[in-house]
Amino acid sequence: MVYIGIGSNLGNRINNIENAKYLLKFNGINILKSSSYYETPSWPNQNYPKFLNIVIKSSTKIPPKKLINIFKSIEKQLGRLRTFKNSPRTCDIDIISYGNKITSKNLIIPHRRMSKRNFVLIPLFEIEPNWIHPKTKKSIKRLIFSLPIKDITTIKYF
Ligand code: PH2
Ligand code: MG
Ligand code: MG
Repeated sequence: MVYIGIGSNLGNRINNIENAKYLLKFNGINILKSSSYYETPSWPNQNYPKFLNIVIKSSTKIPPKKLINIFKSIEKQLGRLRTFKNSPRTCDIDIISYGNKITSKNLIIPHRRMSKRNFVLIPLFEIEPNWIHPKTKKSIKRLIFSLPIKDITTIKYF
């Protein structure tokens, strides 16, 4: 299974995420499950607009590098401009994990910062409560309990 994170903090965030899902399907990436929407402050600069994030589950067999290229083209179609690191964006699509695959070179799988991010862990828990980190073997529950309490109590979902 492949878990994919989608985030938006610019423009009509729900439309952006729904359009991203549509374009993923259009590109042959099936969606088996989709989490609720979660709203969190922009990390690390809380002065930027708040993000909406979701996590989806797919059984696509498209290899990671090719998936990333599809994600980039969708981000571009949705008007994403690459200006500076962590700048606000209409749409960001990331591979969270890809089966039990572990890579560490150009493309790091599982996603490098996922274990510390409430906006990845909590939606992932919603759709896959038994998920286990392929590298550290920590359960999703344990990862969530390791977050600062504030990250768990302030996340909004709808
Ligand atoms: N993505 C980032 C940087 N900061 N903050 C939130 N809340 N949600 C994100 O998806 C996010 C972020 C880099 O991709
Ligand atoms: Mg990202
Ligand atoms: Mg990205």
